[in-house]
Amino acid sequence: MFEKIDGLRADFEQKLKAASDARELENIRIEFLGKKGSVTDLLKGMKDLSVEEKKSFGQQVNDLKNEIGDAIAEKSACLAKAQLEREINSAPDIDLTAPAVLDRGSYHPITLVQRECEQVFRSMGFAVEDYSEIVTDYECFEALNIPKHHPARDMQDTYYLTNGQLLKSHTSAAQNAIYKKYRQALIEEGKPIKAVFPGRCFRNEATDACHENTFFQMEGVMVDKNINISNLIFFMKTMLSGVFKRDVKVRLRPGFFPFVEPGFELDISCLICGGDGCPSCKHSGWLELCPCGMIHPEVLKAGGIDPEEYTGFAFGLGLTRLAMMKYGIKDIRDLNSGNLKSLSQFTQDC
Ligand code: FA5
Repeated sequence: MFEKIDGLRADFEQKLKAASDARELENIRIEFLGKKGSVTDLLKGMKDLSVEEKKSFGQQVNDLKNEIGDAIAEKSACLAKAQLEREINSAPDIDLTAPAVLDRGSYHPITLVQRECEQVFRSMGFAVEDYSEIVTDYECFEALNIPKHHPARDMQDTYYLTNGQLLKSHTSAAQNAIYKKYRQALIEEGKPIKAVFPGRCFRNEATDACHENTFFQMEGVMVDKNINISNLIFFMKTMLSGVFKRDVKVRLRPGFFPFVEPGFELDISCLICGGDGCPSCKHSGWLELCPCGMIHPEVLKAGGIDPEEYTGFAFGLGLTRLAMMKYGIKDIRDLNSGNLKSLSQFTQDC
């Protein structure tokens, strides 16, 4: 029995010496120390030994087990070191002083059209404002002449926070704050309010080729004495020719929004199908792009502006749809997809 221990040790030492990689080493470990391995087998013969012999034999088997475990760990470290050295020696030379080749990314198509619109409006004296994505019910609805239980709220169901605030369903939610910010300069210094405010909007929406639950709009307002519909039409036309840099067919039709009176829908002839009808324009040949109208007196009042003295126009440009039309993107969902392969076709480097 005892000579078996020495035999096993000699066998192990020979195999360990011959092992040249981690896989071979693992096979040796299983052969000797595995559940059905040779060392465990040794213990099976113990039942025929005396109590004294059992004690000594058990001790020696245990020592052998530890020896084998230590030897395997040591050899494993040696093999790993040798492997690393081999990899280092065979690696191609690296020039650490060479300039890094960086994948710099590119601007999203929506960012590009947003910037173009901002530039067009800046050139016409409009300020560009930023506003929170989380707003109050007052800002999003009440201040816009949409009281609680008004049916217009159904069109703009959105995501509510537990504290009663909500993710803004349209950029019009910033109107009240903009009027309050600029009314003093309007009243005391006679400076017209001229501002655009782009932003992300959210709606509880069933998505399709031209509807997303998260999309971008750019709101614009102008308030002064004697502002009328022809001013509104002028600015809309200038913006569209600035963005498309060519003539595009638009149509203006009546539209209802509680915060404008009169209200209009400005549609653009679908540039995907040339007006023949396709899924991107819900087969109508037209795409609703920029509702607009003369600001409702109640909305001006809520912003601290006297509607007897001042009038103004407001518009809510669908920036995401504008990007679709400008770049010929057939499905709005591609824009939020994060698919760099398709998005990078339309973008330019940062
Ligand atoms: C509004 O949001 C009004 N606040 C716009 C407005 C502002 C009217 C000022 C009058 C005065 P509407 O829900 O129609 O209106 O949205 C405006 C534009 O945003 C649409 O014409 C469209 O281009 C875009 N839009 C609306 N819903 C979605 C959607 N789910 N996905 C993508 N674009 C959308």
